[in-house]
This record gives sequence, C-alpha cells and structure tokens, in this order.
Amino acid sequence: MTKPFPRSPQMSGWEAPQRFEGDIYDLEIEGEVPEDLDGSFFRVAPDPQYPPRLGDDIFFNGDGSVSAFRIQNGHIDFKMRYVQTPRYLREREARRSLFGAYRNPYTDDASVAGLSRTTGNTNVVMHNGLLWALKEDSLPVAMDPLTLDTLGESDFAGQVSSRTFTAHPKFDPETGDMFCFGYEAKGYATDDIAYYVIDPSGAVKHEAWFRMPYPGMVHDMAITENYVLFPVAPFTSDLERMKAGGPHWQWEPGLDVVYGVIPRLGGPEDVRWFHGPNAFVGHTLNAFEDGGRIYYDVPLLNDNAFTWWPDAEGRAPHPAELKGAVMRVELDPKRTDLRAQAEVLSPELAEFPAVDDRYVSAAYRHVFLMGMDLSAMDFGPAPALPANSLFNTFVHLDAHNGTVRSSWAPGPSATVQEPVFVPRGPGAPEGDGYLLALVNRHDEVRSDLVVLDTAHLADGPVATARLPFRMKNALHGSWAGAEEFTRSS
Ligand code: V55
Ligand code: FE
Repeated sequence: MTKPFPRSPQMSGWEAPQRFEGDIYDLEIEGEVPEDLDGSFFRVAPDPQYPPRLGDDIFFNGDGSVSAFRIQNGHIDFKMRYVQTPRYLREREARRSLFGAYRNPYTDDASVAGLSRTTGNTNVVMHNGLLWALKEDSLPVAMDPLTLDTLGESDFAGQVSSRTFTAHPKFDPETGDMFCFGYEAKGYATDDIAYYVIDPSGAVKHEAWFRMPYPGMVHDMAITENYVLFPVAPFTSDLERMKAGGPHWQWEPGLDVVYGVIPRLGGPEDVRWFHGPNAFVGHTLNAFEDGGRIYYDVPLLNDNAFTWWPDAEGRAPHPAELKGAVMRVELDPKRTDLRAQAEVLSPELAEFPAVDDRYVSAAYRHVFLMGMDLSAMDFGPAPALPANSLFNTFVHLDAHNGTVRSSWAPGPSATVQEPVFVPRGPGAPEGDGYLLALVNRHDEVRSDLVVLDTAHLADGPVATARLPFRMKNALHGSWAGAEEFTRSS
C-alpha cells in the first residue's frame, strides 16, 4: 500500500506528484499551429514515484518524468513517460522508496548499494538520434525520442569513464559536437572534472581531466569559438557530512565563484581559474569572444537560491531577500591576475534562458527567458518553493544593449515554465521564429502549451494547446526537428 505523500512545500500544491504516464492523440488547440513546425518539444520534471524514504524530500530528487509534444502538420500529440532508470525499476518492484536523500548514497536501503542513483530528471536533449535524460550526479540515460521507451544508462560504449555527466551539455552549431563534462567525476565529493567532446555519431574525440579549486557545484557550462567555460558555484560537498546523513551541499558565503577556462582541445595544463565575488550562479545564456576576450552571460544572485542547502551555520536567505541580474562576465585570457570582471547586462530578474541554437558559442543578440513580474501576481509567493516556480512572464532580451524587446504575461493567476526557441525556418534571422512553453493556469489547476511568435511576442500565443490536467514544473527541455530522429551510427 502506498502511503500519502507529505504535504510539504516541494511535494504539494502545484508540485504534488502526478505519477502519471499516458498519451493524448491530437490535443485540442485554440488558434493555428504553424504548418512548418515539424519536430518535438521535450521536457522533464522531477515526479517522485513513491513517498520519500526519509519522510520528506526536495524537488530535485524526484524521478524523471519526460513529456513530448510531437508537432506535425498543425497537430500536436502528447506523450508522457517515466525515465525507467534502475532506481525507478527497483523501487517499482519493491512498491516503495529505497533511495534516500539527494546525492547521498549513505541514506539508501542496503539492498540498493552500488546501483545507479540517477533519476534523469534535469534535462532532455537529442544527440546521435537518441533522447538523453540527464542528471548531473550520474551517467546519461538514452530514450527513444518517438516512443519515450527507456533504452538504458550509457557510458558511450566505454568511452566515458567519468561517474557523472552534466545536465547542460552544449552543441557546436557547425559540427554538432557535444561539449560535456562530469564533476565529482571520480566519485562523491571529489574535486575532479572530466571534460569530453563527443561527435554526432557518439565517438569521444577529446577528453581532459583536471581539478577544481574547491569541490563545488558545476551545474552549467558554456562554449565559445575557442574555449570551454566551467562556472563553479560556491557550494561544497563533503564525504564525512554525507556519511553522517547530512546534505550533499553546503552553501559557502566566503568562497569566490570560480570560472574554469580551457581551450576547446586543451589539456589539464591549459586550465585557468578566474575568480569573481561570491554569488549564486544561474544558467548560461551564451558565451562568445570579442577582441581576444571571453564574455559569459549568466544570471548572478546575491545569495543562495537553493535555500534547502544552507551554510555551515544553518543560515539561508528568505527567497524574498534574493536579488539578482543578468550579468556579462568578462574573462580576459591575457589578464595575469585572473580576475573575472562582471557588469550588469540587464537588471531583469530573469532565468531559464533560451537562445537560438544556431548562435551558441558566437556573438548573438536574442535571448528569451522567464521573468518575474511580482506586481502582476495575485497569489502570495510562499517560501521554500522550488526555485523555478514563481516566474510569470516570457521576456525577449536584447543581448547587445540589455533592453527588453518585448514580453508576454499569461495573466495574474498563471506561472510559466522554461521556453524553447525554434527558428521560423533554416534561413530565418537570429531569434525569428517561435517560443514553445508550458503555462500553469493555477485558477484552473491545468496547464497549456503555448506557441508564441517571437516577432509578435506581446500579442500572446498564435496557438494554445489545452492539457486537461496540471503539469508539474519541469526543469529543462529542448526542441528537436524531425530530421534529428534518425541515428547516424
Ligand atoms: C540543479 C538541479 C538539479 C541538480 C543540481 O538547477 C542542480 C540546478 C534537478 O536537479 O541535481
Ligand atoms: Fe539547470
């Protein structure tokens, strides 16, 4: 018998588990889905299969539940499946949770010792004709992009010896090469990064191992024409704390953010660590080079947004105390003091960026984010909610001058989920096309998939596909054109 889930902030209300798999053929659609859209919008949300082993749990520790919106000829078919990880299958067999706290195997049932702890709950991306469900504590899990059947965890046929793999790989738009890494690559609480370049057929064409200045959190990365960047956020892991049943992460207000910079094909001897002031590091907008300098665009906050991982004194800010901006961080390879210089690109409280994938690693102008317009909300922000649950607008930011080019808010009782950008066609100018995203209609306890035209963002959706149920907040997702659904090897 399955006991009820706890009524805690990260497990109730909009974040109550869905525990649901299924299909809806032909969603009902208001408006017109552009006929030229042919592909799938994939996204993944943490959605725990069973009530937590330790009584309560955090949003980030739920089983990965992938959804796909297959869009073709103006129709949209919906599909939702769990990532059938070894952990999911073992718990399903036992009909209860066997795995304990986030990234802490010392809190697990003895029967699962040594089994993969991945949930695949953080991002889904296409590579080599497969859909990869990603969680930064483990190796990636391959899925069939059309059926969402789970094919299994992969070390790329033995080529990847890192124990872990990022949820935020970057793809070179010219070559299709996947730039990726694992941190804690040699095991829990180690300070090793294993960096890989994997070509579109799945062959590892470059590998480099190096160590971080401290065992921090490296949630995202960036690439430029010649370099790869690894931003380390000031949390630390500690094996003794984990063995005592404590949290994997501790916030470190006294530590700098460090930015690892390595040439694309560099080795450990080439890594340089730039230092910037203590901050909470968000998601990569993009990075590029200009005049020999590297520019990295990323939101930085004044304090720890993961309030469930406090500092050594047990302190964490109230979410209302968090202030941040989208920053442009300059990393000058010629600087001998290795200081990172940051200036405000936009004061917007904006996160979960989507750029035009054709401009990743290069000079770019257009980026779409979720914004937070607190004046437009009429339901009180509650503390300790998952970090991504209070955004309520889509914002089109101009990365040349930091201005808001346009925005759209779905209404006073709605929040939004991470958008993806799809070019209008192969020859479309940068940023010209469509934004696809879920909107949470809190008054109706129901979600919509909206299709926005980026040329007329403020006019609202050109098409709205109504889902007949609530969709928990996803973390991340991606768009894949239909041409990507075939394997090259
Ligand atoms: C993040 C999310 C994670 C994780 C580590 O957004 C960092 C940051 C969903 O899981 O494991
Ligand atoms: Fe992320």
